[in-house]
Amino acid sequence: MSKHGAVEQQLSLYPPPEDFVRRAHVQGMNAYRELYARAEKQPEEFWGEVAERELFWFEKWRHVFEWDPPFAKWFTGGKINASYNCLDRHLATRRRNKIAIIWEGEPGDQRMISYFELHRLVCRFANVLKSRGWKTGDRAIIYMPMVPELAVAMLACARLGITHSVVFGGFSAEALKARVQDLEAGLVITADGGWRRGREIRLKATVDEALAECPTVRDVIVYRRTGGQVSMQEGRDFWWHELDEGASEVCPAVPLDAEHPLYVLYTSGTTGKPKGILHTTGGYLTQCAATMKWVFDLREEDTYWCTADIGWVTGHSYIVYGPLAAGATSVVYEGAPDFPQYDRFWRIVEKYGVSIFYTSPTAIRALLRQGDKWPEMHDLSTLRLLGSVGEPINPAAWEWYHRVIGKGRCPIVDTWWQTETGAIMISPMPGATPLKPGSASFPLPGVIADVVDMNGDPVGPDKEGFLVIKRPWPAMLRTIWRDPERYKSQYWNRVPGVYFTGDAARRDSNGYFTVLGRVDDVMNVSGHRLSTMEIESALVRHPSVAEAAVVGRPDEVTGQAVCAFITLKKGNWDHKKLSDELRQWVAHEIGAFARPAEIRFAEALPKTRSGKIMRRLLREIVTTRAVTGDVTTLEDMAVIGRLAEQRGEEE
Ligand code: 7RM
Repeated sequence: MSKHGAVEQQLSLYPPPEDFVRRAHVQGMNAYRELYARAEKQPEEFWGEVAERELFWFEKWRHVFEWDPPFAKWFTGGKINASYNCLDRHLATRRRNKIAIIWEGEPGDQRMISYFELHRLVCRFANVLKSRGWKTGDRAIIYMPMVPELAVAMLACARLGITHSVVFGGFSAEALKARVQDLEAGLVITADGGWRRGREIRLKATVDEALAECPTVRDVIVYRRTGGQVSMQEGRDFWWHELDEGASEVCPAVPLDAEHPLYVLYTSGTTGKPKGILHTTGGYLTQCAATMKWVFDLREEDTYWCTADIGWVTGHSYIVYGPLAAGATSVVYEGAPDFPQYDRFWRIVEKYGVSIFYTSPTAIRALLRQGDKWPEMHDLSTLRLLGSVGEPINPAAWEWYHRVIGKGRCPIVDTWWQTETGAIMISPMPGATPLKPGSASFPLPGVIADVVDMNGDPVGPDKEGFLVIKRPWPAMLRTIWRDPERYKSQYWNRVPGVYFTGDAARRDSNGYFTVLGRVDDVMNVSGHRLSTMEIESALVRHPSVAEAAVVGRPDEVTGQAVCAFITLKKGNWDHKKLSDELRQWVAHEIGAFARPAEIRFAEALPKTRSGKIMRRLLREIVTTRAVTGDVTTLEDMAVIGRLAEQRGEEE
């Protein structure tokens, strides 16, 4: 960026609107700085107070945290239950009859579920699980559409101490199988299907395919959503509504250790094998609940809507556990943002009077492209706060979001965090932080973040480096499921003594953090984390493929798009046909969202002398369009080859 540009950006900070500040939980930068300093100087007292204030504990902890690097424990000795905190606790208050979930299905069906009613549904289903013999320490895979029963299933598991792993409904049978196997789950909770752009996604059929090789699974419980055809395997498969018939509505929550595993969520790493990120109970819930106030400035009367899928961490922390622990009224929508038209989001905002709206830059860019007429069709005046998550938001999209959706009145919280961090880490506080478009601004209280070089030395203002976290935080991952060595090497051994996020960042002279993107082989497509290795391994499983190299290509809407370079085994291949087939293949092996946008066939892939594929070079080719179109001829390959050699020398 030019010097001039940098100066201009500083000048165009957006201060929080005065009336927003007056009513906010955290009012003004000095209040933020005080909180931050307190948390930095006295972390135990600070987090102890937050945990006490935000949550109900059956028994108080003995230690706020114990740190045996790189393994942390929070609130040790404390007894708590996440389901109790999201439900029972509210029943003794005015929230008893408050709406917990406003649900809208894609076809337009609606449900309004009070805290009382949600508690009833969860207790019944927990009793179903109990009657089938499931108990504390068991593990369940949940593979469901975005219906309230997905949250019910999670909360019923949490109630009994069954560790759940929600698998996003867009994942294929192969991906589902890998997760069931890694978790050694005994129970699968699913549905016949769900609705997406008017079509049925047939989940149960996918489960059947996946379970062919999953000997640990004893029970499959199927919720009826679409009424579509399913086959039920005698003795293994049960209808939710049949088991639920006559189930008792009394089911006490089990007091669990604060460090009891709440859930495992699989996320892409730099290898072909996804990592099972383990989150526990007390610390996780503490930070989820705290950020509902600090970041979303949640008030009793808000209507809050996070558009993420519950299958991703954003849905876990900011649709289920955070909002419910904080007693929010939360909108849950089943389907696609562009169905039946591009105004679906704005229609929902108007219909339910949404006041806090949290979505992804991809969604914002996709809707921005359709023009202002769609939001202009609706009354968006109930909105008071906007949020963004999942990837860097480019200033142009930020400005549109601010002007066209927020009408210039609503602060935007650009929230940086990860599956691994469990809760929001770097974000504006909307009643305090002057906003800088494209920047997630400052670390939240208790988060000690820095931008460093490979040795862990701070790089200084405006310099690019690695984003690291220097102290354990309550919602941090505890380990990678059954792979503590990978946990150590992935996160704690890269830069000495600190947590390595895998992101590059820059901090300006005022301390604003701008997160630039991944430094490893992880891509971010539509806010979904994908591993280049995972897609490559899928491609080379296809009989025609000799080698594959996958890189992210910048994309105006999805942030990055999957671009695959392929060398083929000997044979007479029809490139056009094969390219369609390979894209379909990846959809089958991983899920439709991982389908390559582009496939290029090559004679050879550029490699270093030690034989490593130079993805960096391929990335350059797809980014700067040094080579365009199909790289199928020897001539084109010579270009890449020469480039590759030059770079190879440099390395
Ligand atoms: C919550 C979530 C994590 C990765 C992370 C970043 C990127 C997320 C932002 C962002 C820039 C942001 N979990 N990322 N939020 N980059 N600004 N506000 O997305 O595990 O799926 O992805 O997403 O690269 O490391 S995730």
